[in-house]
Amino acid sequence: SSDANTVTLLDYGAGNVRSVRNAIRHLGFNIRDVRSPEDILAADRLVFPGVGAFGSAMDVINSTGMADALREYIRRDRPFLGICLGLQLLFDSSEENGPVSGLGVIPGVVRRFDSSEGLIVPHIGWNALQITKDTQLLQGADGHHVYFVHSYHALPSDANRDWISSTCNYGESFISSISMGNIQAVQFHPEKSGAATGLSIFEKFLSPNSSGAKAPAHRKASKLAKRVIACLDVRSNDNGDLVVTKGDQYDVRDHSSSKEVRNLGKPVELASQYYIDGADEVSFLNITGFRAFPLGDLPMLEVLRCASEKVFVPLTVGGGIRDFTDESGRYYSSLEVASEYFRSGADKISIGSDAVFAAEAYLQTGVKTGKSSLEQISRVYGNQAVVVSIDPRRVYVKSPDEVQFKTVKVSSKGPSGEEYAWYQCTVSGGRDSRPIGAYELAKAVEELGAGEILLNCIDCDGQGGGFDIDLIKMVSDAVTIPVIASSGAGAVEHFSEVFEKTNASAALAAGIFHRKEVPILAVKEHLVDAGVEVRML
Ligand code: 1PR
Repeated sequence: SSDANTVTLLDYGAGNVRSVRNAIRHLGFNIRDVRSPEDILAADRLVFPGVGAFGSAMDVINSTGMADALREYIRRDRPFLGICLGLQLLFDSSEENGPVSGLGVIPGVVRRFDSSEGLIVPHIGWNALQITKDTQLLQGADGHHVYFVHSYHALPSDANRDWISSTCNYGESFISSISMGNIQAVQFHPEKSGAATGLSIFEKFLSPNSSGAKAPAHRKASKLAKRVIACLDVRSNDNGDLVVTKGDQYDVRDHSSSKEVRNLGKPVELASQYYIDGADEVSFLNITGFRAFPLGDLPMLEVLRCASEKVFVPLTVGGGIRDFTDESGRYYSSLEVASEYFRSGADKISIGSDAVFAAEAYLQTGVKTGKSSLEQISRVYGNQAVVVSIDPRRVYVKSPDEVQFKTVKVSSKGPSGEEYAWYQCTVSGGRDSRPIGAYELAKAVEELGAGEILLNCIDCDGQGGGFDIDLIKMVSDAVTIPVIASSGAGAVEHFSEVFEKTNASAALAAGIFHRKEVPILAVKEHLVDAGVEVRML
């Protein structure tokens, strides 16, 4: 039965479309899932969120007969919204795992961004839409930041010019949306692009007569914005409640005699508040994940489920992603753990300890086994979905020859006048030090398939004295994947400093937001004044 409030969703099972489901439900619509090609042809409105790799997506939709049904649905000019890979699949072919043929609806090819000249790939974050064609869907969105996460992009050409409704610039101009009659597709993620711009675009597709939420007048965006991320370290307190906590150099127990785990609030409430306040992303770190088994930790999964119903910007979750055998002897692969996190609403997962072991093994043998958590998860979900969290500690040395690891000349000398330092990686939340530096780790995990690096620094964590610029500069100059600067933010100036002095793509903070010392808006206003482009609500 057709119903004005029902949307048909083509989820071919290759990955996480929970965010899209949440956005549709949030806007008051019901979802009917496509089970057969006939369901596509019977749809009143079809949403097609592409996930996974181009080649495997085409394999699935070809072998199930969905590809032919999609071509026919589009030929009939029925209401269609493709998202991300759902845009790319409309083109003739893609270089990803190929060349591989696509649906062939739009002439043109899909290529990888070229990182050879230092361009950071994947393209992750909030970039500016340049509208080239008047459409109801993108009305009012010209010059707005929307959220992208991809390594491949469709190229504009004379043959597809009539289809293009907006472009975006990243190294070169690429197609950020197409529109022809009732056929629309976007490369960005409206379901992750906030309320005013993202959900409003979604709403215009779902109820064409609505004008969507009124987008506020704001500065015109011109390029990829630097991101401001709020981080929630989550663990159980001594009463067994899951709380947001915050350490001093990773020590989360109060220094008073009670020694209780510091409790700074409830995870879902804080995450929702930060979203409303303008956080570009929210990260949850299950900080005792190395000890407890996360799939046994159902409350954390519940936190993700609830947060993803309210938070329409990207969510990352980390802690405990590794292979595991539980007490009953049941073995869980890290891929199963990650899949459960994705199913519960995570857009990205973050790996700490297990990535250190994988990098050490890789550097020792020079062989990529393909078996590490990092490699497996990145192969199935794409590297843009895999963050590696690095927890290094500064080790001062008199001269670079003292160690086999990459050192930096430090901006302030060590306790015995040392002029150099290397940054030693740790596992298990800083408890154990490993024979590998942050620089070596970052380069190794990039090769193993990490899509982003979350760069903490135990010395600076919770100190409010600013980010470790020496460390962040060293690592962000060494890799071509995005680096998130973390640990030490205490004032708005620390954010402009890290963006001015390093190649970081994002800056993350915890304590100053939890203690309400500095609002997210104040950070962003300061960055705008300092000439750093950020997404404004
Ligand atoms: O090793 O894969 O199980 O992952 C564990 C994850 O938990 C890692 O990402 C690790 O960084 C994190 N973690 C473990 N123990 C702690 C702890 O604090 N005791 N938290 C911990 C790390 C660090 C930051 C923090 C910033 C900003 N939290 O993310 O939010 O330093 O803080 P600030 O702005 O207050 O200075 P695995």
